[in-house]
Amino acid sequence: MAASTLITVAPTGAEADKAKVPALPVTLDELVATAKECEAAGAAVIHVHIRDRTARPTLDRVLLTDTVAALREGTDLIVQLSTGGAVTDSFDDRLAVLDAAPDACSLTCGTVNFGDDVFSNPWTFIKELYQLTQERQVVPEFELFDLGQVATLHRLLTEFGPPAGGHVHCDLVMGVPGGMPGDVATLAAAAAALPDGASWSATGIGRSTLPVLFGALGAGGHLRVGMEDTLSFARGRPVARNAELVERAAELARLAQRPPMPPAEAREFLGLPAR
Ligand code: KMH
Ligand code: ZN
Repeated sequence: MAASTLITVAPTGAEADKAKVPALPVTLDELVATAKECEAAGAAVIHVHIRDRTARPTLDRVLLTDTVAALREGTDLIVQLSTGGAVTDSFDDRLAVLDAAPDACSLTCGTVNFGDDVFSNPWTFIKELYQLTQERQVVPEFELFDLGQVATLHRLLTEFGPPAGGHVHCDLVMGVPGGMPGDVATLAAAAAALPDGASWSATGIGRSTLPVLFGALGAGGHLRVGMEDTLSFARGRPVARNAELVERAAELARLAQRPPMPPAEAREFLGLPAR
């Protein structure tokens, strides 16, 4: 079992509406301030979605490039850009995310129903994105919304070899309406099905946040938390700041005697060059 816990913060996502969730960081200044607070609280990785001037999700290349630069300038966090974007984003725009030259990116291993929408990730797109990460040396995090997507991950590694950095790190995204449920039995099954030597984190959407967090810590996994995944801190109590989710995860990791992994250690763990 890993001696420390890699904590990823996913502060914004593409779905929540700033008008209804004022605490959501959507401007570059808000994002950098959030990132600094989350780093101080124990995060090592930031999973980034950006918004435009009207707070709508965007994959604008200039904004993405500026965001990577600002996060690097203001923090030591590993900058992981989302290639999932919003369900409305085109495959071309999602591939072009790598032009912003992040440290890392998400790479979802299959199509999944996503509430009333569909998050589309056909095999042809997955393999093109994967090969691009290898060419550009951007470390992918394999996002798995369902058990069938683990089979696709095996296929990807068999056909195209190891990722940039050489280490396979996955994120189990649980509790999406349409994906695998966020419970401990499913978490154990998914973790057991991963490739040998892979590390993994898990995140539970909405109400599954805490069961998944406790399950992941107990099973030797790592943690992702943030307002992309949950907007409630407790029943009837909205999240006030992303950092309070990181603080809670870090506290529980310490109680589990697997304290938060500092960013420099996380870089080595994920196969990224030192900064
Ligand atoms: N916003 C979802 C449709 C990712 O970042 O790679 C996709 C998502 C996954 O959030
Ligand atoms: Zn995301």
